[in-house]
Amino acid sequence: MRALGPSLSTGGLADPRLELVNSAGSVAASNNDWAGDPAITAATTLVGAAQLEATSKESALLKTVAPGSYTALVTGANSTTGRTRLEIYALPAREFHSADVNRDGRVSLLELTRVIELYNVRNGTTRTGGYSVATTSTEDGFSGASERTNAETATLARYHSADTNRDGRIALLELTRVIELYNQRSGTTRTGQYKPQAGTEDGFSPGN
Ligand SMILES: [Ca+2]
Ligand SMILES: [Ca+2]
Repeated sequence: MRALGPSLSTGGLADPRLELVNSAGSVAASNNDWAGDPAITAATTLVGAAQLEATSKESALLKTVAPGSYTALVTGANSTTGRTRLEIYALPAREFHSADVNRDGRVSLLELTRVIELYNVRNGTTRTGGYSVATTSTEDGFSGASERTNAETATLARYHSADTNRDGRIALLELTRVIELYNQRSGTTRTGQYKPQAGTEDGFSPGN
């Protein structure tokens, strides 16, 4: 959702600020200046809306919420007043790669580093790449399983997208595939962009 002001033709609020308030009155999410957030840019493309100026004072936020009643509250930051337009979009359901922790449709260096961390899990001195579904909160819902040996094939409740042969271990070939997604470029700029694609080893393909 986003609250526009500066981009309105006349009388727009110079600096809109947006809050999403839940039925208990708590702020579930808020934003003042959207600042060119890549996740917002990707979501804007997905819903087919016009992109905002990255340096504008417009506010936008992307939030997955539990079912319930919510109130969107738009105020003028820095005591600004004027008209606003509140826009709310429902993102189409899509599959995200397990590596894509912030679900922006791109594999960032930080996200790739997390997969390398799982790849580097060892049992004693032997690298196994063993992982399990996490029992505590982790960024991607998985955790390293150092008890796993290379002789074992684990049956997990769900598998990391990188684990294409579903044996509970991240192998070098599987890591290489994530690096391929990370290395996706648009022209000379690395974007790490990927999309769902049936029939590939991991159900995804590089590109947009
Ligand atoms: Ca990402
Ligand atoms: Ca594997």
